[in-house]
Amino acid sequence: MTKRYQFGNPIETEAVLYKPDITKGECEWLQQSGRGFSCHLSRETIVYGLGESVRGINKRGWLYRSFCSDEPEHREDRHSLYGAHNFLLLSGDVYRKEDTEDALPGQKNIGFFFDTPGEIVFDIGYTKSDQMEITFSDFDLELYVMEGDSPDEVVSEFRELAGRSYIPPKWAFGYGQSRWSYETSDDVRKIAEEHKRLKIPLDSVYLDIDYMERYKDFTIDEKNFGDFDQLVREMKEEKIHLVPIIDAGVKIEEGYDVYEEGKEKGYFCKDENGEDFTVGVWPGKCHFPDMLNEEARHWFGDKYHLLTDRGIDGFWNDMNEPAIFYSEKRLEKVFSRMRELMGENLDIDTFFEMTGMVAGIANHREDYESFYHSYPYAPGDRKIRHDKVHNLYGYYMTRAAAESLEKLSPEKRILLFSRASYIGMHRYGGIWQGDNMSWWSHLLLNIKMMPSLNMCGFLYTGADLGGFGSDTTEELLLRFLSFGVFTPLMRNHAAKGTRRQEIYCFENIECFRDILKVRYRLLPYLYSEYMKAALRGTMMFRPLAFRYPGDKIARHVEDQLLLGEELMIAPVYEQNAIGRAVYIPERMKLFRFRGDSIDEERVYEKGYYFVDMPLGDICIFLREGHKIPVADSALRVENVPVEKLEIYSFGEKAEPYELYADDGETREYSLEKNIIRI
Ligand code: MIG
Repeated sequence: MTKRYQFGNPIETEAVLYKPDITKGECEWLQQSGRGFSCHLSRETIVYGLGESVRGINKRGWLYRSFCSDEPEHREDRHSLYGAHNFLLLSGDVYRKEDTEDALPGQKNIGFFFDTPGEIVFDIGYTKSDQMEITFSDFDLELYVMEGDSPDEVVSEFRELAGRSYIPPKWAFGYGQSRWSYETSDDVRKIAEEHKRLKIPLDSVYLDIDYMERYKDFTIDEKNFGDFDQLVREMKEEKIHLVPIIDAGVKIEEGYDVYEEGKEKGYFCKDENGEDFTVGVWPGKCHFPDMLNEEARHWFGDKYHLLTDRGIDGFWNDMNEPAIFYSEKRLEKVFSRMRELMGENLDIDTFFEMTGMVAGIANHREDYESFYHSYPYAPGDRKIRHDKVHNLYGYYMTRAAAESLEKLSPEKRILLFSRASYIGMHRYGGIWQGDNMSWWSHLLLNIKMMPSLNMCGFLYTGADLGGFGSDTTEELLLRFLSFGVFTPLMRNHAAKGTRRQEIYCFENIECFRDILKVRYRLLPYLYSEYMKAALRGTMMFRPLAFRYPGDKIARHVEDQLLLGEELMIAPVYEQNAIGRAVYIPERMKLFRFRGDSIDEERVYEKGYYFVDMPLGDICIFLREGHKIPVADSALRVENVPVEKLEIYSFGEKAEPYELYADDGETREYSLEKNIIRI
């Protein structure tokens, strides 16, 4: 049963689909104090949630700020990343307000969704280890409280409220190659050719900002991509999908139709004086389309047809926190102070003032406080200052695209994912996990993010495999991909200027090929698990604690995940590792995949073991009494021979497996029609 409370004058976000009647009075679990809430955390209570954030699956011990941020350094000292996912799940001895330390309330699972478009600070045992403090810039919110017998039950309740997760076309479960700096159509051809030559599977190639003419949305660079239509056709023949990026900022340029139209119709965000608000992003000076204004939103969304008309069937939306390189106001301030400092003998204070000032130009808080939206749910005249609704921008940009794409292509699904997000956006698109680095610690971070994101409804997700920033290594990429075998979005992506990280740039091609083969062999399973999670409102990836709540060790394992009802995975995330310690929470059988082969290895009883995991081996642990389907590998998703599946099981009486098989393309999803029990 979900309870809904209101505080202050909440601004509608459209995060949830259905709203239970308001419960009057106070919430029994949270102490209201000033502009926020607090609650006592007993030593054993685990706090899950917050989707895309730094640190562990258990969020205790840090302070998180829900404010969508263009944060290219996902270091553990950061407080925000790109998404704002204000869902928490407390599991353990959760106290009612009036409970005391010596009257243990007993095992509880309580979910909270704090629905407000502005900033929230979650101090989860950071200031005081046994205390959670949640503070709001504006104490105007809807609070949803869910109680369940298990964490899974709480999640399902929440997901029912929040609505069905986005479903991509099946081809989007294939391997994708991306890099910021594919600068010509021949660069793209080369990717396809090399993968073909080396027999490495590939379903998509991503186009970063380089394909546009001077970084203008919905344009194509005539010089370097003059044969765009031809390129799309050639790729289609190879069954490769091109997936272009779309940015939030619209370049200010006379004669550029998107700019001209937006200006004329008043569709851009405004400054204090009602003028179109100007910021610097990729193309230089830009305006932000007012994604919160329905008319502007539909206008922007309808522009995607310029690319779908040319055969494109997938997009990624970037910079929609929205990211701001600079505003003119900020630049002026900085430049004028710089001029003052120019002749000075800089000491420790002035030197750091200077470098800090420059480093702080981008994404400055004052800039977020100096522009306005026209939002139908804003009180009064619809006009609302950006920072008050900041966390909705990426959501509404992606919704703009999704709504228009559904009109343009009512039959066929289109791939769509975003960088910034708010809960609610999970119905319209997926997300990628932003600008990670080619660091081992980020591989672990990305593993830990999966269940947290799934709770919040984000199922179509994955990290930049190999790492986006800084130079990758062959070994790191191999391990990243070995984990990526399981994530719905499996994309190798890297920043301009970093070491090339397309598979063919490395020595050990065989090993890479082996890993990708396993992805395609597991596709019937992965796709089924995805579809069931989306259609039933469950999680594809779960922490071990969800299934083994009474097992003290399992409760605290954060580097292994459950996948569906059947599997446990334990990815390697350390350099030079030959394997790793794995906690087996119940009898399980190890299946070792290597390219086209599968070794059914030993059965493990509950306990800790060291399991060998040489590069290129993919290990999965199957629970007793379960089975999974495995296909032959293929070079494209559509060529995976789904009619001829092998079944691998563990135990005499394995439960039937629910295989979900549809055409992977149309928008008619039905569990009844498409599930086959095998
Ligand atoms: O500030 O388009 O996260 O994936 O390659 C960088 C260039 C802008 C950030 C995205 C990244 C993309 C890059 N973009």
